[in-house]
Amino acid sequence: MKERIEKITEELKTLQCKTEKEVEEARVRLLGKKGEITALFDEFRTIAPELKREFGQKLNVLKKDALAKIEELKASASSGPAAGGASDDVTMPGEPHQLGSRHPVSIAREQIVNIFRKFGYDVAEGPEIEDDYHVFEALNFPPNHPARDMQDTFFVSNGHLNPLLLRTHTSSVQVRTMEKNQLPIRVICPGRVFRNEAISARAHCIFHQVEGLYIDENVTFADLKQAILLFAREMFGPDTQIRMRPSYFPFTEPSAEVDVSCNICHGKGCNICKGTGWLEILGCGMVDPNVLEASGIDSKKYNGFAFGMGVERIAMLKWQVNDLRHYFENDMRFLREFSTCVDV
Ligand code: 2NM
Repeated sequence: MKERIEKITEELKTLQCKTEKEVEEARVRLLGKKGEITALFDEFRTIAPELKREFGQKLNVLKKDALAKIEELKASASSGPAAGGASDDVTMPGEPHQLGSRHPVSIAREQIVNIFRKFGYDVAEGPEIEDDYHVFEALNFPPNHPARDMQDTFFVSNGHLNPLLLRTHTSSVQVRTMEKNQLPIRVICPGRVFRNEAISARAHCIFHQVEGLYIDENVTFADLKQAILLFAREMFGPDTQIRMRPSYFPFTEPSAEVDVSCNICHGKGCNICKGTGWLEILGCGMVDPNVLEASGIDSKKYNGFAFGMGVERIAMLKWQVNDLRHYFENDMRFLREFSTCVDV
């Protein structure tokens, strides 16, 4: 009897079950009506009285251990992580955390800013709540310009002379840079801007801009063209072509809108470029002398160029995002598409 008790005790130590069915089979084999431990209890009745004390104790311990073991196996077979293995294996690797990835608008903004940093531009930021002076007045907007209307701009206070408002472009940061009067200026201004617009696939009331400003002596339109061409090739690939169309902005004269050759069809015409072979990426021009003078820069000695682009738009063109609203929905299937984008 002693050997059989020891044998079952040993067996209990290493007993493993993969399924609840196996646990039940083990229970029946050991503790069922015809089980091995039950049989030992039957035999116990027939042994010599002087041995009863010793074996009684041993048998009770054995039965208690067997019941505990069966309970433990039951728990790990039904709910254990490895459904059928050891449940408390502290050497198992942990559950990995799902790492997030950068938002495409952040990636695009960083790429744009880094390209101009490579060209020697400084980065400047400024307040999102601005005054009329820095957003419109100093930038040569006439008093009756539509952008100054309630329809287009979010006003914070309607102070009569110089109301506070949410900036509609980051040019206000460049005005603040020019006011400091440390020339020459090479600065890039990324930031959030606000326009009172109906939300659609192509427009949102909050979006991101990067604007650039270069002021020195003898800056020409050719310098502007070259800066934009180099930027476009860094951003969209070395084969990219640009073209400029005349345009109008209050703060630049002359002004232009810039297109890049379509990076999908390479000029052949597709539905991304609407058959034209070209995609509009930014606006630019030579800074109007009125703008320089308003910030105390001598427009006879200095001149310069400026440009501005929408980050959401650049990211849409670079990665074929067909609806602006994808940027705000936080659908993981969309966001994960950018998890392998690397910075330039
Ligand atoms: C654009 C287009 C053309 C611009 C002008 C200035 C400043 F402050 F120097 F006058 N900053 N940015 C500018 C010029 C912005 O965005 C489409």
